[in-house]
Amino acid sequence: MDARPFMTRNAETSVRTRLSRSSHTVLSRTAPLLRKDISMPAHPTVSPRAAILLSLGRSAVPDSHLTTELSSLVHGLGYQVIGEVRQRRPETTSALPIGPGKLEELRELIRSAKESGHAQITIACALDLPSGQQRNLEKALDEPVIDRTEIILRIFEARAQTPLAKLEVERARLVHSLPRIRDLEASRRQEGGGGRAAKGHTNTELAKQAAARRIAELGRRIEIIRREQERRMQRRRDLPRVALLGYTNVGKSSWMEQLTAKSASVKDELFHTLGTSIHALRGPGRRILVADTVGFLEALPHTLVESFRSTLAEALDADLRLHVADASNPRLESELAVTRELLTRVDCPPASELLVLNKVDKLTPQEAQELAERYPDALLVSSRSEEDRRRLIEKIRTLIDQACPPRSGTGGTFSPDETSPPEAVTVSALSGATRAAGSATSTGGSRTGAATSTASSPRARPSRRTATNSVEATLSAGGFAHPSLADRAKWIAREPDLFGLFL
Ligand SMILES: Nc1nc2c(ncn2[C@@H]2O[C@H](COP(=O)(O)OP(=O)(O)OP(=O)(O)O)[C@@H](O)[C@H]2O)c(=O)[nH]1
Ligand SMILES: [Mg+2]
Repeated sequence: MDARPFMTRNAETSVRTRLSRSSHTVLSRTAPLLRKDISMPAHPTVSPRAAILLSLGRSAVPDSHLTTELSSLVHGLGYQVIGEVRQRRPETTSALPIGPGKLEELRELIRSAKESGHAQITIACALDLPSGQQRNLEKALDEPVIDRTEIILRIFEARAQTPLAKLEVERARLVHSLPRIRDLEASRRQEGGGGRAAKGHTNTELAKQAAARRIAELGRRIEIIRREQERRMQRRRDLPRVALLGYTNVGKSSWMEQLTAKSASVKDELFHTLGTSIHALRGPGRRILVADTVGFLEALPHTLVESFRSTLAEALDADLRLHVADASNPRLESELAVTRELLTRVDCPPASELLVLNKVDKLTPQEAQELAERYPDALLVSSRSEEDRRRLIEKIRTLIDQACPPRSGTGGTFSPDETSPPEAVTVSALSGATRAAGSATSTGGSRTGAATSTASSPRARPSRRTATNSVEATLSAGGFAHPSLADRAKWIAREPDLFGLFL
């Protein structure tokens, strides 16, 4: 192994750019470490950005769907995928994750890519690598290597929009980087130097302590914002809520558009939606809120599950979950399982659930028939069909009435001209609120993926109110109880955008 400093100038600049200013401050206190001794992943900063996929099988055969997903994620980061190397059984204990033959194959691909004009090639690994193996592979190839967690973190960093989302991602990034802080003493030994800083601590220990302090500080700041969001969530609690949940890229946002008539960002890419948005269900009748949120992915990094928990908080607290899945995907079964597993990991409370098998327009009539027999309680739909939209809205209203029956005389319905109620709020991406204690009275139903009405008893809620009253309550709770403002509540009820300012 050569003893050159791991982090090149380009890489250091790139790491600094990616870290927020506050993280940068912490790390800049250990500037000499950053320059030389911390093993942070290097990143290409030059164009063209080319990537070679390294597919590692968890068993004898590499998981091809993981490679397909990886390719899509890497593409989403702006890389051009120029090749792939497969290793059937990754080495788990040796210095490198691949054998000498595959290493040579990778070198060959890199050589020819460089001859074709690619200045720097990144190796994108389908699975997570132990930090030692990652570092050794980088040294052996003289090119940066990024693993699955790193790729997903970068997507989240690139797409997180709100301050809270950014804090969540920064925390996940630091937690992921902690074990990657290179052992200073080892590298110093290679270079023939010592590795001790003040008070006998190694510089590695100091860097780890700085990162741990920053993680704790981020945790405190996130908690403060979460509490504020919890208060806001509490104010919306008197309305029945529906959440669109499911694997990424199955059509959740497409359905959000269809169900609420509000435009949602729809794109054929993984993790397109990273936040939670809430709008009212369209059509006359009882006012119901619908939430669209981040999609799930197999083998989601542990460091990001926490972020998911807070992002999903609003959706997890729903009275009815629409578990959306791609009916045309041959991996439907396993994607359903991934979603259920992740819901368990984020402590999702039991609630009514309807399985919505979407993209049925891509199936032949016979395939659709088979699927209907396999999932008798599911609704087979296409977000592109008006008829399916009407069917789904009707089903939602029925299930919501079962889960939380309307109380007489409490103004739960709207006249047709009031079908665009004043709920149009985008909850911060990758953020949300922890579920308010005692907020949901569940009946302990299972999440079977079928249309079950497990939340048979209504949630304990304050009495239902008209939209106008709700606006007044929100203004009041938000500290806007000035009489002249309260008097204008009725008008604001018809001006969703302005109302959004008060949420
Ligand atoms: N053929 C077909 N395509 C659909 C249908 N619904 C959605 N799509 C397409 O599927 C892709 C993903 O749709 P989105 O609504 O963004 O999916 P999502 O679940 O919100 O995705 P993420 O936000 O990335 O998790 C888009 O290209 C949609 O046009 C459908 O019923 N039929
Ligand atoms: Mg979406």
